[in-house]
Amino acid sequence: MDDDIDLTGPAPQPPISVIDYSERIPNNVGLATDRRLQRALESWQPRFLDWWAALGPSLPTRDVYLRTAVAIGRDGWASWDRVPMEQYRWGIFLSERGEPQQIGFGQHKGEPAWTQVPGEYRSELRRLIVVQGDTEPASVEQQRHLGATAPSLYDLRNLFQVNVEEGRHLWAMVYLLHAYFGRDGREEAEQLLRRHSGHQDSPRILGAFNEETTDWLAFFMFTYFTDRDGKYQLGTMKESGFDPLARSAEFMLREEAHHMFVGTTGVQRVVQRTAQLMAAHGTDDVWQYGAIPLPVIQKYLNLHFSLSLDLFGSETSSNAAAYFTAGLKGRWMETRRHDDHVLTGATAQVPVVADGVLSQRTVPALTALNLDLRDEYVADCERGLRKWNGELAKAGVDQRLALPHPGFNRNVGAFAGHFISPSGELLDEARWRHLAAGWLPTADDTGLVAGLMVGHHQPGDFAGWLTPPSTGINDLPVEHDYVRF
Ligand code: BYC
Ligand code: FE
Ligand code: FE
Repeated sequence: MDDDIDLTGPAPQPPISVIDYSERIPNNVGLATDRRLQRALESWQPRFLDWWAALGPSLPTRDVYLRTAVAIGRDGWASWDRVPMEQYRWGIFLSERGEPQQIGFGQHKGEPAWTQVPGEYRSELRRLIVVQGDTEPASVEQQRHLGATAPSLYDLRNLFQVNVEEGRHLWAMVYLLHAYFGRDGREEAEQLLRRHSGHQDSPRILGAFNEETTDWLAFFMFTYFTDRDGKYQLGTMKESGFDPLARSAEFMLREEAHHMFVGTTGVQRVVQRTAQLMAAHGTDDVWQYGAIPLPVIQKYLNLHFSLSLDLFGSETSSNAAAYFTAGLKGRWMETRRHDDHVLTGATAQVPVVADGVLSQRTVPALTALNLDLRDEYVADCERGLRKWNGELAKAGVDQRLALPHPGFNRNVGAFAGHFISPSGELLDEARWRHLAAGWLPTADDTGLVAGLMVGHHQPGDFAGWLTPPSTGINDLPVEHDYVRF
């Protein structure tokens, strides 16, 4: 989506640095001259490939039309080719920055950015990198079986593109752990392949990454809402005073734009088909025409939005204050904010639920930074809603989709343990549970959606529950054989 492409702001224009593809691990971090690091990563690589074989995409394919990062400069960073997926060139790429950077916020504001881990923040920094790293393979695991039911080769390709790039995002974090954290970094890198999404004994760290991605509507909602948390969290790390993390995140954001695109257009195409059928047949019940009724789309939206809000942590968080003050994690678009970038005297409003009402209280702004980021995220989410509702309007359908209240269905933060309806009414538990079947996908809903999920693996063949995309990938026709078996 054009509005999701420029995430990195006006970047400096360094000379285009070409990634060294003569290496077993393509990189622009000078691996060839660091034998110790090279050996460490070369011993991790086979374990990554074993993990990919065991828990990556389960549908066997011959090759997939994929983009691979080949350069770091703004233009022409990706090359396109048919690639057997297990031979994808996962590499380690840091975006390049012109001048030496300065820390832009917190108590070290104005000091030179760190090129080594600052000793006093070592464990916080490692924790951020581990949490970020953990989500990447988790999402690949969650999406493992979707290939079999892909609505087209175009969509299948997009799924695999997202999967290989999430695999590379794991590499990005593993590089930081190996290069900057010594032995405990190596141990954390091992653990990133040992925890598994939804595993009883060693689950992934954050809640949303242990949920099942049940079907392609869930996948589109996940890439729209949950990958978008990735966009925002990476946006905070791109500001980090720890330069290697900032530059890793900046390059990851470039890949992330496509994940946003998959979500936005995926849901849009589902809504478009539903709206067309509602208008053509004058009914809301479009199951009978092989599409997904609008209320079911709304329920999926409610679920994925609320799960994703949990990923921002508590509205009031001393962790968030500490990360910011230390210079580890900035705000979204930190450099464009018109304040002192230190925030010691500032205050902010956060939600509270007390005595049966939703209200606000004032807290130090530093402790409200998770909410600050979440608010930016919610505003961004609204833009997709406007597009999707535009499809309904175009078809002449009166109903609209809406984001639920941020307190709906929450397990983290001020709203956790309270029973709030999508419209923001505080209810008692029994009443909420009684009404929940109208708000969240039921087993019947997911069963009916699953019934529509039949693989369409011929070029130009599209499932009927969504419209074909308006254009293909990289100027190729929509009917192109993007994946070969
Ligand atoms: N689940 O102060 P609090 C992506 C824990 S997505 C489980 O409220 P904090 C991607 C928390 O750890 C982006 N536990 O929160 C998307 C803490 O535990 P401790 C991923 C949770 O620390 C799609 C306690 O509760 N990146 O890239 O300010 C596909 C109190 O925490 C959860 C990041 O998240 C939860 N949801 O914020 C592929 C960035 N929430 O310390 C990829 C790195 C909170 O008391 N992570 N807790 O043991 C962070 O910045 C922060 O850890 C969080 C939490 C924002 C996640
Ligand atoms: Fe990612
Ligand atoms: Fe992503």
